[in-house]
Amino acid sequence: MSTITNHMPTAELQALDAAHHLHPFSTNESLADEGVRVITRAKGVYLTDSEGHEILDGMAGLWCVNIGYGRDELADAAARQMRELPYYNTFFKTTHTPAIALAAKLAELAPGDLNHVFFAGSGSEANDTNIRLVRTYWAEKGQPDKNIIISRKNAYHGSSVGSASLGGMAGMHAQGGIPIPNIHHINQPNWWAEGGDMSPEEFGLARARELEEAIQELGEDRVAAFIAEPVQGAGGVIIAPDTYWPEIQRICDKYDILLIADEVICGFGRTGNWFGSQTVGIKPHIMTIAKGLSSGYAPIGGSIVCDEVARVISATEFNHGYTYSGHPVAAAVALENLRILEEENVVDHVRNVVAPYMKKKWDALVEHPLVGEAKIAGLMGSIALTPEKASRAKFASDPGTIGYICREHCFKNNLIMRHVDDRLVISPPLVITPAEIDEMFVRIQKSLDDALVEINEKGLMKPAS
Ligand code: PXG
Repeated sequence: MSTITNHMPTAELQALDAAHHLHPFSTNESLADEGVRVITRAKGVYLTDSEGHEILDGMAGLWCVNIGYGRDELADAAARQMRELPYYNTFFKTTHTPAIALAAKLAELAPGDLNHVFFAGSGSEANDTNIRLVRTYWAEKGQPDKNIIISRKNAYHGSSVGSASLGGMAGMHAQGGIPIPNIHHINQPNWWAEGGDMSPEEFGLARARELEEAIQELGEDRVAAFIAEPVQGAGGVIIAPDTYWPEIQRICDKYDILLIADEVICGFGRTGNWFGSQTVGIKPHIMTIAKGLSSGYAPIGGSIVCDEVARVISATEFNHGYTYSGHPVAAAVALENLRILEEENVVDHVRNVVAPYMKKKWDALVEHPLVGEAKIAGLMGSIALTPEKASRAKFASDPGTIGYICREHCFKNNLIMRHVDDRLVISPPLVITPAEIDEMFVRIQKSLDDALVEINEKGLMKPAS
């Protein structure tokens, strides 16, 4: 008998879920009271829930279903690989064809001399790999004390002990004894919230120069690497001012600091290029990948490493690896996903068709009374909600109150959009069509209008003093 219970009534599924399933990033007690939404199937950009609602997935799952749902080719690739070789490891002098082919394909797609791949099962695992990789790199070069990694507040790099330490999420650091030692966080380039009276350009430079100040303070011989998302995703789709990244690159070059681009969200077309590093014009030594690598159809991640880092690391035994490093089924699914992205010109579709189409509509959202700033890079966008545009004011209510109200109205209008405090973010599947974008904006507009009514009724349209 199948153990998949899609056929059960929603209330029974919710009760079982509440009894036995602990959800990530959730207050499980209140979730149990409210009842979770049960997703049963999906096709293209639409999800279907157990009540038969058709929901437009403006988040591509969790920023990952780049090619959209329901592609049989990936299911077939998985089934073929499971029959031929469902599992073997890549430890102990062994390899297999899916891992070889995927590593070679990634070396071809990745810019510059990023030619070597260390596989992991997720973005968190890959960033844990990166911590050990860069520290081992400098130790092998005779500089074991060059082991501090600089990251940014409000960055998201994963949920394991290492990757959450790299991340700059205050709520995560408040639980479970992290960050681990020798991780240092500088401020993020979020002009809307933190730019004060500076112009975006001045602010971008100032925030980049915090990296230089941190290196000078900690010591050039102590700092191993700087890690950052080309566009911060989970932090609220923060797009740095144009002056930021060239300055970051200059500083990393000047002080011999390895640059790690966390491409877990930005990679594989999201920003209109294969990698976000290309969009913001940086040359990383290491890129973290996951999510869009398999369009979320199978769990797989990894670190793509440049020639020099690979050369140094390869001279020693790197005591690190996961049972599922290069998992053959996940690798076969990822390869099929990359074939589709390439052959169907999905990255061009983003850059030349849907990103410009969406940008026009997204930018126009600033006309809405609730919206202060609307920013978008490729197909990842954010709006900052505000009660007073001119002063870029925050709301008087607790952070996230207004964002949550908006998010709930999106749900009611069968649209998935996420809120990060009082920002709303969007990241639809890359294969979305202009007609589907039109439909999405009908739902966005209605959700913002409905939310505004509720916010006004509750007297919440008030700036913080
Ligand atoms: N780096 C980045 C930039 C990410 O966005 C990870 C690493 C970790 O990947 P894994 O595969 O271990 O989850 C991520 C993941 C959200 C949200 O609420 C975002 C992520 C994960 C969970 C929730 O936006 N990004």
